[in-house]
Amino acid sequence: MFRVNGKDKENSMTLNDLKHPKLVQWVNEFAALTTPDNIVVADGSKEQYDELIDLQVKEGLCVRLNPEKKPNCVLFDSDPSDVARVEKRTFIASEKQEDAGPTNNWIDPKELKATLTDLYRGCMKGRTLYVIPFSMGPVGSPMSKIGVELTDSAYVVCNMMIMTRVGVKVLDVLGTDGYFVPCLHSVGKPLAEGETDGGKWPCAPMEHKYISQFPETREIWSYGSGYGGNALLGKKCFALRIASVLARDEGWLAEHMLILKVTNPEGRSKYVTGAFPSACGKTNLAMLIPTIPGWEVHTIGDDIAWMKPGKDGRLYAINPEAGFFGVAPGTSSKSNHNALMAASKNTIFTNVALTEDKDVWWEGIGYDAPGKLIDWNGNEWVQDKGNKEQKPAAHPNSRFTAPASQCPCIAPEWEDPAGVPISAILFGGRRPSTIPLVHMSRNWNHGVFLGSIVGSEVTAATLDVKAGTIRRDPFAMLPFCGYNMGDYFQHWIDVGKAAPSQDVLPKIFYVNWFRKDAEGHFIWPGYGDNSRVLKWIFECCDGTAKTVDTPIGIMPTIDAIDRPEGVSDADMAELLKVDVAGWLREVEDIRTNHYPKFGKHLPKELADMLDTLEASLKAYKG
Ligand code: TSX
Ligand code: MN
Repeated sequence: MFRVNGKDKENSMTLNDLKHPKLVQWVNEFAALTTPDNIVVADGSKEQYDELIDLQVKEGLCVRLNPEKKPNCVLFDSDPSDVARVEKRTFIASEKQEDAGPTNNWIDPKELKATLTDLYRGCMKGRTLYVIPFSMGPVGSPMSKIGVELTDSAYVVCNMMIMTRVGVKVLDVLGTDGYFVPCLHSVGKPLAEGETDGGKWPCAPMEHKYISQFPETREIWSYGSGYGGNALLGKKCFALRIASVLARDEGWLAEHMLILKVTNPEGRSKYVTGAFPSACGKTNLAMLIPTIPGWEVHTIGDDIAWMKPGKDGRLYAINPEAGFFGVAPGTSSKSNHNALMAASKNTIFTNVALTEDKDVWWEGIGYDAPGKLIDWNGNEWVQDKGNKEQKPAAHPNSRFTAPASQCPCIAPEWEDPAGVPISAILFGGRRPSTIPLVHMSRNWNHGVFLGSIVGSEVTAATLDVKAGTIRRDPFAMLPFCGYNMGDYFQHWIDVGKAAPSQDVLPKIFYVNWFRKDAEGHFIWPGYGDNSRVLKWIFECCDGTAKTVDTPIGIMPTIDAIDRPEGVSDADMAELLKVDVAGWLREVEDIRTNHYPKFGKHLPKELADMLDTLEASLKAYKG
């Protein structure tokens, strides 16, 4: 017997209902350390979800939105210090520092466990310890992996119930001795006798926050933050950092990629994955509405792809997640109608603004604020469009947590346990110059080279480095790789080598929607018109595309891509030119600022690729 929502509950699951002795022992040990008032197992039921939401509404931790506008939706405001992933407080605690590599924070695992054990001691006093059995990937798929998160946050439980598959069905697969990745989490705010949160988001100060991955023992220990990737441990911590280590050891790929399905007017479909650094519109691309007649795009996933070679040698991808944890600002009917629809019911909003009629609003939602708002800090906010200094009503990293099944363009096969065969892999970044609209790699290793140089140009708004600098984010995995990034490049090369033939491997492309003209205007309209680039990519996979060989790779001929309205011949020429001088600067930047970071872990294939690129650029006669 234990208490939920102030009542004794007899129908909820307890530790006694768990049939996995090792799991029970592990929960008991963590409970003995953290001393919660009670223990509840997340069973995955709608009743339990509703109960946990009601509990948090009563505690003033969230408000229920207007059921006429946003049925079964709530809004949480986080603590102003707990609004995003904290990369400075994220650690890869491998036995050897070299195995974490030059781009990860490292602490000796023994030392880190000692520090965290001290922080965990008594940290759940006055709270409930929730046991969340979850599956990353469709329950029972041979590509899926099971985790169990222990947390003292009901917010985490509810978000995990949307973002992953949770509950009894997962315990059934786990059986009495199945393997699971153990994931520990606490908000790090014990309650004194009789104390409550008083409607305030609980978390610990920055210097006590730790987002820790132990790659050798495949454990996750998180402390001090309740937000997103710091706390929903199935996502970045498991499905990327720990899974990248599993993937290296088991010969597959755990990637920070969207998965989409593109269908031509004949009804033939191909599947495409894509990695982009933040602020490139990855979720928008995953849910794009094509502007070319007869073409369709459907979504499999918007953030993470697990790709594994099938018996035929092709890479098959699953989306390990079950929901979207999307950035709200900028999401409008124009930029991403499908995401808005997905988040129109049964959704958790975090740090967006509240309207007087209890709907949500954010910057870039596509219409002016309807009257007086409550901003994400809980203060009254009246839009003042004349005031460029006005603080936003929604935090720039505010989020919606929405079930993927509610997305109007979700592909019917998005939960296929066998995954979908991948024909093309896209890389991209925000590059106002140099990088063309699209080019295809010559072969797999050249594609790995393109992934390794991914990055976005830093804008004047980013103060720590000078404008025009390229911030490299190889494979968009820099904050998410659980081991040495140089070894990760090598693993990509090894996956290519292991294929029965190069022909079964996906073709690899670099796309850039963000080219600007001399006046600083975007040349390419982007959004739905990106379907025109997807069409050329589709044709490349069929071997029917019009192409031209260049020093940087295989490019569309000037007439190969269906042209949107407003894009002139000259625009198209600019979008598809080989900027020899720009690329030589690119080579120089990679050679001096990027590749040296990886030292002896940089695969020779990539160093050679850079030399070859430089030589062919210098020999190019246009
Ligand atoms: O998501 C974007 N995509 C991919 C869409 C499938 N964005 C938004 C990026 C921030 C998250 C884009 N922004 C894209 C794009 O393709 N392109 C641009 C740049 C751009 C912005 C505005 C216009 C054209 C290009 N035009 C007008 O506003 C009229
Ligand atoms: Mn992401």
